[in-house]
Amino acid sequence: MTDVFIYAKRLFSIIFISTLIGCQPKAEEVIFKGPVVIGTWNVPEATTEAYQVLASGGSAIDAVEAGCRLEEANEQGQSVGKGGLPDRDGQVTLDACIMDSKGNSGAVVYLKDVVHAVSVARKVMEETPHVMLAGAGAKQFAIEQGFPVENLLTERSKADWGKWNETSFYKPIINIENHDTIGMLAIDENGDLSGACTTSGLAYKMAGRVGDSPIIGAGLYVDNKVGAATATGLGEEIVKNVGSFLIVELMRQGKSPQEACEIAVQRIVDRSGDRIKDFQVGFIALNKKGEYGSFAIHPGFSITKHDVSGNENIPSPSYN
Ligand code: SD4
Repeated sequence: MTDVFIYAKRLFSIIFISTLIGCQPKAEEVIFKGPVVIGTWNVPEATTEAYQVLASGGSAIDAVEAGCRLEEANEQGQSVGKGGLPDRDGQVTLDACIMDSKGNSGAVVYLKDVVHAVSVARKVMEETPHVMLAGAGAKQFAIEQGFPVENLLTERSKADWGKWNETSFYKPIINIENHDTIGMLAIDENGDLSGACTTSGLAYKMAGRVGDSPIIGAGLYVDNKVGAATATGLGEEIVKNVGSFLIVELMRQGKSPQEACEIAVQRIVDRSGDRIKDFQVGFIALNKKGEYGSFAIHPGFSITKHDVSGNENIPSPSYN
């Protein structure tokens, strides 16, 4: 009798739980709205370049590489590629990384004399068993891959470094110094996500310093099931908080790209206290539906977005 009672009770529980599960609302369907590319700061030429790739049916990985290459070749931008401001010893050293929709990644750090760090990072991803190459090894690999070697220190950046050398006072200025580091995220017509990030890092940094931009999870993270995020600003703070990975994980938990960027900034604010007055951090994020968001600590940050409705530079909301 007792056995029958236990059996009946179990059966009832199973039926009850199954009914409950059946009543749960289904996870929201993914509504993909078509190719989108977003970039940090005001980079309309880069987003145009990337969007052209997407609009002609190209892949997200090709799009973000193309957009970043454009900024790397732009000598007027003093925080990416050619024309980047040097470290305190007068050396221009580049950091970059790239991630594709299959979860592959490649990065270069402390790369000298090669303009297209993002493309070298892609070669690391595609042609080597490694994720990251540094310094002389990265340069040697780039040469072996056929990348041209050239001096990246332009007359203008050399003159600025000379001026800085008069005092050698080191304090990165919010939004003013190094405001062009480019992080790009794209979703292509197949709904696949990729991202890339490239920079010459902080001007007048210590020789050997590496920031967040080439660090997977800090300066960039892509999970093709969920979304992608990239960062700009004071790399030390972004690394300490693994900012881009955090944003993608928040989106995995159901946050929108905007909410996820806001929470990640709040995390840095909470951990940094008063120090936030001295530095800027900005995040941008894109999810699987093509929705995007951005948030920064201080005003002055912006995002450039190109989708079917056009190319637009949008001021980012901020904590302050
Ligand atoms: C770095 N995050 O090397 C880069 C700098 C940057 O806008 O993004 N500036 O720390």
